[in-house]
Amino acid sequence: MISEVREQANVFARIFKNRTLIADAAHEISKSNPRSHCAVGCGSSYYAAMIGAFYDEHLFSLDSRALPSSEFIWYPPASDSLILLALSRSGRTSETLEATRRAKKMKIPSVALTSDPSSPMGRECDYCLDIGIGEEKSVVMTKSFTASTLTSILLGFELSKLQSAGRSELDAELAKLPNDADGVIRGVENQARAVAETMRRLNRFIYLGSGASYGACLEGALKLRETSYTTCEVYHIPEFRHGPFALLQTGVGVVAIAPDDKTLSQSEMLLREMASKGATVIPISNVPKITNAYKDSIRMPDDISPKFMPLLSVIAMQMVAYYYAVRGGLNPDLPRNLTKFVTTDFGQ
Ligand code: F1P
Repeated sequence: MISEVREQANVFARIFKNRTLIADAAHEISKSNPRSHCAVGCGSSYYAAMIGAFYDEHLFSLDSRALPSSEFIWYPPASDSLILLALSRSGRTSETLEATRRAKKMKIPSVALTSDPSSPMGRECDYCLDIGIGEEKSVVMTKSFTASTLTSILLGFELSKLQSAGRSELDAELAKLPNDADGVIRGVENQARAVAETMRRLNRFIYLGSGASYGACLEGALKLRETSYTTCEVYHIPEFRHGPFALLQTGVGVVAIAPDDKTLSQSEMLLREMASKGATVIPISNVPKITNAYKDSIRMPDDISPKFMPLLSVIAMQMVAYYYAVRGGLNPDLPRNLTKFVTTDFGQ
C-alpha cells in the first residue's frame, strides 16, 4: 500500500503524458451533444466519481452528478441527454457493470474509466479510458483512486473546453498537479506518521470537509475503516453543528480539510469550538494560522494548487490510514473481509 501511495506523482505525470487520449475521448463524446453527465462507481470509485462531478459542476460549468452504481440502476436520472461515466478499477464490479448495461438499454452513451480496458466494462462501454496505473497490488485502492479522479477531472475539463474558450489559467493549474503531488508525498509523510501516533490514543473519529473535500474525506475515512476496522464518521463542515455536536468529548479525533477558500473562516470557527469541547482537532491545510493552532496537523506545501488541494489531501489521509494500521499492529496489505472487487448478482 505505502509504495503505491508514494507512486502517485509518477502516476499523475503518466496521465498528463497521455492527455491527448482524454482529449480525443472528449471529442468523441461531445458528438452526442450531452447536456449532463452522471458518474457512477462503488466504494472508492464512487467517491472518485463524486469529486470528479464536483469539479465538472463548479470549475467547468458542466451539469454533472455522481451516484453509487446501484442507485443509478434503481433510480436513473430523468435527463434525456445524458452520458454515463463509469469508474471502476477492476471494470468488473457487478453494480457498475450493470449500470453500464442499463445505460446501453436506455441509449445513454457510456465511458469506462478503468485500469483494465480488457475487462467486461472496458469492452462493453462506448468509450474506454485507461487510468494509467498499470497494476495496483494493494486490495485497498490508493493510486487508482487519485488516478481515476484525475482522469475524470481532465475529461470534464476537455469537455468544457469544447464548449467554451479561455481556460488557460486552469490548464496551468492542472498541469502543475504531478509536481504538487510530488511535493505532498515528500512533505507530509512524517507528519502523517505523527498524526497516526496521536490518533492511536483516541477512540472515535470524525472527518470533515466541504465541496470536493467532502468526497476526499469520505475516501480518507474509508481507508481508515478498510485498513484498521475503525468507525469514522464524515460530515460536511457546517452540518456538524446540527446534531453531531453532541458527540464531542475527550477521545474524539477530528480530521478536517481546510483549504484557503471561502469555507475557511467557518471551518476555523467550528474547529476552535470542537477543540474547546475536548476533541483533538487535526487540520489538513496550507494555511499556517490553521495548522499552527493545533498540536497535531498536516501542513500541506504552500505552493500547491488551492483548487485541487482536496484531491492532494487524499494522499495525506492515505498515509494517515496506513500508519494508523501499522501502529496498531495491523497489516494494511491484508485487510480482513475485503476483496479487490465485489461481484453480486445485480443483473435482475
Ligand atoms: C470498488 C470497490 C473498492 C473497495 C473494495 C471493493 O472496486 O468497492 O472501492 O475498496 O475493495 O471494490 P472497483 O469497481 O473500483 O474495481
